[in-house]
Amino acid sequence: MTDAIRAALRGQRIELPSWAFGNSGTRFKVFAQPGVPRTPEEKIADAAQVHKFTGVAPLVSLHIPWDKVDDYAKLAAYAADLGVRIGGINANVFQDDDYKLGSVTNPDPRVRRKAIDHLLECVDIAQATGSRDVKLWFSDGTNYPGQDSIRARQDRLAEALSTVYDRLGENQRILLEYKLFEPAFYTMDVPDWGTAYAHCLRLGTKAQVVIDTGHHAPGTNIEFIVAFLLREGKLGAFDLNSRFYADDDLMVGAADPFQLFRIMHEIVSAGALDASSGVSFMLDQCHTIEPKIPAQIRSVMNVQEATAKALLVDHAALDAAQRAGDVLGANAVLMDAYNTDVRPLLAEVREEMGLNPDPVAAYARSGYPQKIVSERVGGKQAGWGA
Ligand code: RM4
Ligand code: MN
Repeated sequence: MTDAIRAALRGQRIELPSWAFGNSGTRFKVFAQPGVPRTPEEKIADAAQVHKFTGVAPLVSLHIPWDKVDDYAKLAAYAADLGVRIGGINANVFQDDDYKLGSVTNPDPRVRRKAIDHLLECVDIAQATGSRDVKLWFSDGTNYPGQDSIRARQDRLAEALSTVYDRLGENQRILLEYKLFEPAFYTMDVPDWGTAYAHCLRLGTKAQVVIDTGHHAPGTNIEFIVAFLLREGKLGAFDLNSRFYADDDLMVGAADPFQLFRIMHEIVSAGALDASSGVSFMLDQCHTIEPKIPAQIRSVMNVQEATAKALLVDHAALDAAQRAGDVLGANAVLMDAYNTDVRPLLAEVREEMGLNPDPVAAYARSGYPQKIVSERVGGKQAGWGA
């Protein structure tokens, strides 16, 4: 039993966002931090540190154009040299003046064409980096009732998605992400999982839904969405982070570790933890006031803790209690697992992997934090360009 749990924890894979290593902030202020990467290569180098100390984060997601380079195959080779791989390619059709009224759903066909061309470019980049996933998030929507036709925008979205779908290679897929509100405040064109699911269903098997945990209304039962999409074979990936209010992009598991456990329980119950399930566990976070590399390490550890607790659920006991209609007994099985301190187990698993049992402390002692501050002088620090 514990051997299987340990093996599952050793085999877990978490994907890191390149943008987490750059400067970020709110719409009020972006705070620069010393030692922040200036190039995609430096972001990948920082991500490789997170993998070095956790052993379970070998993939780095890119964001185009933030991570634009001339030679993507070379960038992939650079990542491989550092022991990591390029993960999903995230499109960006939200930071151009042309997109004020939307990108792929813009009423102007010229702007729609421009946005679609960028999405196709992302498919090509994914082919060059050997990435399976092309991740699409649209800031498209409207701010005022009557501003545009809700239905026509859905038609334009469907058309754009099918153009991108047709460009996908054999082993590639579109990951479609939804968000309740922001930057559009009246309607978003992909506001929820139902909309994303319906579009993905029409597109075909190579289109799946992304659940960004921060993109829901307060009180939304995210684990229900997880269970439903898994059952339909339509859960492609997570963008993990946590929220107190809106799209806070705080460290996953910081605001509500119990919710993260409930999500991971659905994953484990459905046998979807293993990479072969096709579900990607990405982080989508911004570290605006905390140091970035340790924050990513902490985030990975938070996911590991929730996963270990989910793996500890006694499924035979849970099943028996559920069949017997034992409400309190079934709930107690889950709570027993959740209330277990799994930190000693994870420390042991790390030692089995040849890692330091305390990744945060090991990173702090490694000399890397001082090295990047002294070496990364001059140049332009990476940021999200807002
Ligand atoms: C969006 C969305 C995307 C992310 C950008 C930076 O809100 O969550 O996944 O790539 O932010
Ligand atoms: Mn996201």
